[in-house]
Amino acid sequence: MEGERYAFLVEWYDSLAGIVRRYNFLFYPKDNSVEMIDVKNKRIFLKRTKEESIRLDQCYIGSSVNLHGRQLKFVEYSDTFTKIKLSMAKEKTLAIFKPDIMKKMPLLLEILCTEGFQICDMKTVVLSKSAAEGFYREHSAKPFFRTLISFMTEGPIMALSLLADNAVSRWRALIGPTNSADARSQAPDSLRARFGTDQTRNACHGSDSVASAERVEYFFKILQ
Ligand code: 3AN
Repeated sequence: MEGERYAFLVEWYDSLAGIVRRYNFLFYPKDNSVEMIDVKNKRIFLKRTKEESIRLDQCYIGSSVNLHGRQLKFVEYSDTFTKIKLSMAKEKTLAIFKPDIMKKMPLLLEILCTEGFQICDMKTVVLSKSAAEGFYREHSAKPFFRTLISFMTEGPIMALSLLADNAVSRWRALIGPTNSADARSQAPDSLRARFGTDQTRNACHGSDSVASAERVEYFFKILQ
C-alpha cells in the first residue's frame, strides 16, 4: 500500500541558465520522501528520496522550500486530490494597515505573528486617488466614498498577503466591526477597537471572502 501522495507544480530559477525550470514535486508523507519530475522533458529529476528537511505543512501554494540548495517555489497543485485535501485548510487573505496606524507597525507585525498569521508578501504604497477609487469601486455611490478615498490617500498604507488556516474569517475577527466605536463595545480586543477612531479612520482592512482576497493581486502585481 503506497499511502497518500501530494503533487505540486514547483518552479526553480536556474540562475546559471537564466531560466525558470518547472517540476512536478511529489511528496509521500508515509516515509517523508520526495520525487521530482521535470515538466518539460518528463524525466525524473530527483528519484524518490527520503527528505527529512521537507514537511507537508511547508507545501502550499505561495510557499518556498530549499531542497539541496535549490529554492523551489510552489505555484500550483498538480492534481485534484492534492487540491481538495490541502487548499481547504490554508487560506490567504488581504490585509491593509491604513494610514492612521502606519506608525504602529512594529506592534502590528508582532500581533500578526502572535496570532499565527504568516506574512507571504507585504508592500508599502501611497495610493493614488485612482488606485484607491479602483480598490473601493463597489462603494463609489456611497455617501462616505469621498471621505474614504481622501483618508486612504493621505499617507502610506501597508498591504499584506496573510496566510493561515481560515485566514479570511480569522483576520476579520481580529480587526473587528467596521465602526471603531462599535468595535470598542462589541470586540474590545480587536484592532479597530484598540487603534481605530471612527467609521472611516478604522485602522485596517480585511477581505470579506476568499474571492475578494484575490484582490491581493491589485497590490502585489498591478500597483508598482
Ligand atoms: P469593512 O472594511 O469592515 O469590510 P466595508 O467594506 O463595508 O467595511 O467598507 C469599506 C470601508 O469604507 C470601511 N473600511 C470604512 O473605512 C468605510 N466605511 C464603510 N462604511 C462607512 C460609513 N458608514 N461611514 C464612513 N466610512 C465607512
